Amino acid sequence: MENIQMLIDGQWVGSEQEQWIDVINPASGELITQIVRGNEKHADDAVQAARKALKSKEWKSFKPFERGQFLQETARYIRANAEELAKLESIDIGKPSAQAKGDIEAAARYFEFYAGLADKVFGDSIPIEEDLLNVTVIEPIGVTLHIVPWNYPIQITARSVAAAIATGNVVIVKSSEDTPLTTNFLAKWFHEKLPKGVFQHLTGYGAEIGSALTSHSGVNQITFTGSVPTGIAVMKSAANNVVPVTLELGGKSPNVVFKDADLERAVPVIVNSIVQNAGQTCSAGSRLLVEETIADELLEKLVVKFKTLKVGPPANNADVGPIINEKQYKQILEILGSIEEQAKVLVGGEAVQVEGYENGFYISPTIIEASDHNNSFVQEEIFGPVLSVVRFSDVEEAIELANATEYGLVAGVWSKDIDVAHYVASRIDSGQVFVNSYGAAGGVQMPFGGYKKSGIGREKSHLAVQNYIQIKNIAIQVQL
Ligand code: TXE
Repeated sequence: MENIQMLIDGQWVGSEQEQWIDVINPASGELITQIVRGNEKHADDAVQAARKALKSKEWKSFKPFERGQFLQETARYIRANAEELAKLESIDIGKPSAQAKGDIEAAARYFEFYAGLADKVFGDSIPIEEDLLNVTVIEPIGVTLHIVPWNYPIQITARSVAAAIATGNVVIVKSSEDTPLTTNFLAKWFHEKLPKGVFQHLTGYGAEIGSALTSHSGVNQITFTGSVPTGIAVMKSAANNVVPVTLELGGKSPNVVFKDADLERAVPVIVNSIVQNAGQTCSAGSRLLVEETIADELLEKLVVKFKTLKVGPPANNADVGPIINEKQYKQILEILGSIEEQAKVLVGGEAVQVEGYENGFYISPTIIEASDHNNSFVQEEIFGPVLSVVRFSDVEEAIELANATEYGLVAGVWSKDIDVAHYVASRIDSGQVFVNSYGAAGGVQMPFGGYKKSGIGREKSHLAVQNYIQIKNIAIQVQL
């Protein structure tokens, strides 16, 4: 595949100094393409171009309903190219093709959803006193920066870019150095359809162009999805410019299973919630809290199911694909290696060699049972197909354990008793709680975001447009 160039100020920009970064297919270890190792100058060029585009007559005259029409058109374009986009996403991340297809459809849905909102975000008139007309006017926040990780590139790009464009902003997307392909595909579409500088796509390392962008004083808002330490660094940069951030920083989300749960219904959902995208999902159901009296029965069923899962590349129609890169892969194996003495590995726990794909990064779906909820592998995000299990004895203990991590992104509660389900759901500190289901990353219309270190703000849903607007109050004193 030919090298990927950045889109800056309506121009395709390659590397002048032959500074390219290899993009590797994690399923095979093969080189897919190269991206530009963007630098501070590129970041500055993009921000200057974005500021110009924001003030341009061309973009300002794009009416809200026309922005909506354009976003609808984008959704249709994505669907028309779904097969190619799914292939690109699958090559880039190694995810099974059915999952990649789901991601493409979700991306189309984001554009469609925010298309509908584009001309429905408006202010209020506020009654204060006679002859004072007080109104709030909604304005775009300005230049929005979107730092995208590698696990769901097209979905995560779509969810914030669609909301930002709907509300009249200009956007700069910085792809993950591992996964630029689908955003590059979308960049070509935006290049053709939008005034220059309204959508720009940059590539390179987070510590280089990423941090040059987050600390740039010309950026008005930052949407970041990634790790907690990088999220903190992004927030510190933003603080220097007094700029708002929307942070989505992952989790250690629990499925909490009570003794009266319908296990036949729960098992496939719990399995999918941790093995989808090889566990590299911010909202993965990576903790299982199970009531003591049914723990053996549930674990037996899960182990049986885990043993049937096929690990391998998308080409083999596998259930569980590779880990994104060597660094993440080694990190997970190191964690698994350190677990031995602290807990029982019920299934998996090792690297997998796949014939013909010896340079891919495969790990077997793993279940580990711990006696102590404080163990690091129960507390920390492993970001692989690894389910950590702890037993509880009653409702109060279940709630205490569910809340006993630094995170609070998603939770699943499994019980047929509506009192138990509601009591627990209302006491879990988590941005989303599913009862008798678990919507890993699902639901374009549902507000999504974290309590505690899982993040700040909400994405998805009608609420996300709030991240991308300024509210101006205008008071008009009338006097004749
Ligand atoms: O994340 P980083 P990494 C978690 C998951 C994973 C861990 C590390 O636990 O094991 O993070 O993954 C850009 N300024 N999640 O190292 O560093 C970087 O280029 C500006 C959870 O990949 O957070 C990439 O585009 N940007 C998660 C993005 O930030 C910077 C998804 C994410 O990288 C930067 C991914 C900087 N200083 C990982 N440093 C989720 N919430 O879904 C890096 N970046």
